[in-house]
Amino acid sequence: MKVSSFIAGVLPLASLVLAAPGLDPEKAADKKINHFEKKYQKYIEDTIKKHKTGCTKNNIRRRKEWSKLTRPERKAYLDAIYCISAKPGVTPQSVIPGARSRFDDFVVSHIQLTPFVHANGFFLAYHRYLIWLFETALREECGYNGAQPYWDWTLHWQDQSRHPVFDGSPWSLGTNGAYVPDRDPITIYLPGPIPVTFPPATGGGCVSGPLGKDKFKVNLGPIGYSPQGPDGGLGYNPRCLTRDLSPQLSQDSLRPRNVSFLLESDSYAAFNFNLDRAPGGNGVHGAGHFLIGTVQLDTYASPSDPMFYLHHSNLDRLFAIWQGQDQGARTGVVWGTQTSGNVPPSANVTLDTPVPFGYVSPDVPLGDLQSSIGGPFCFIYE
Ligand SMILES: *[C@@H]1O[C@H](CO)[C@@H](O)[C@H](O)[C@H]1NC(C)=O
Ligand SMILES: *[C@@H]1O[C@H](CO)[C@@H](O)[C@H](O)[C@H]1NC(C)=O
Ligand SMILES: [Cu+2]
Repeated sequence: MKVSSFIAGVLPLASLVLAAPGLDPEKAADKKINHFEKKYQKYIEDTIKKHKTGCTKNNIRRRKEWSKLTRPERKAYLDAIYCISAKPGVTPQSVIPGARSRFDDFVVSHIQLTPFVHANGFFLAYHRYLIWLFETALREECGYNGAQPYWDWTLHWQDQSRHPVFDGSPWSLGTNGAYVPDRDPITIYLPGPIPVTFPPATGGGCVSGPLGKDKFKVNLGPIGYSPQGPDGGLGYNPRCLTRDLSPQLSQDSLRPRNVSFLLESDSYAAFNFNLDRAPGGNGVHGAGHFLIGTVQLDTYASPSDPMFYLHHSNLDRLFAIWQGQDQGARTGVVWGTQTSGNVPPSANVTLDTPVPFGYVSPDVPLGDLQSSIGGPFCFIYE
């Protein structure tokens, strides 16, 4: 009797507090993220002023959110994507018969190395350098003057189709896929192997706009789910780029609170764990892939959609922001082994362990890929 009248008295009060203006938990999380971001940016700007490495304010690449780019900047990025997709690659067709372009070289690196560079000690370093190599190829081989843009999931976490990167205008990376009814769910196997099944969402067909079927082709895959493309997904399989945006998956995992939670990780091991929340893979890393759907569900060939690079740049940005809270203790740290999800079990990585890149680069010692303003790197997320 006493207990239930106590609860009855507390509940209305609790809902009043939650509804009070200024206490929206997502807005509060946005503030926290902003605070972390400012501290990181100040650290980078202060450090490059001191010329401690070859990274200076004159050569640093300033990576921006897609919607903060001017229209000409967005056009320049698209032109660079068309250019790299039309250039011949270096991957031998005797090894990967479906590879057709310089763009595909980077897809191939990811395909070949997927079992060794996810949910393990190489994950963040491999993807950081893959993005850097791709951005460098756009600049040096395609005359692009800008930096790799990123996609901040928190801006439109309720419905990513409202993000300008998906608006289908000449200043976007295309639309959601056209709606295709009566599709089967897609089951993928994450390192483990843990099967996860995704029901069809709001699209499923070809995207339109700048990456529509008359302007852009996916050549490789699918590999990570059935039915696979020819030769297990390594054969030539030219087709339109598809997407299947899921507002639900974004709302489940890509709120500002999910990002502030990640940034509050108190160790490198915790940061790695939290971005994947293994098993199940529904942390921010997986969620960004899964909510786009189709090509982004293919753990192997996901770089076939240029959105891969915007998604992974945002993940790398959160890694850089996290490191920037205490650079001394957060570069030069290692965690994890050399196989995805440690299946099969493998040795722990050290700073001397070579990180593999396949045809796009010689191996690089892990210790050289730690700081965003040291080793080969010189970039900041604005
Ligand atoms: C994302 O954050 C919301 C709100 O805090 C929480 O309910 C949800 O479980 C989080 N998602 C994941 C995958 O951690
Ligand atoms: C690998 O690292 C883990 C976690 O730090 C540790 O428990 C384990 O003993 C290490 N394994 C080897 C073979 O050193
Ligand atoms: Cu990957």
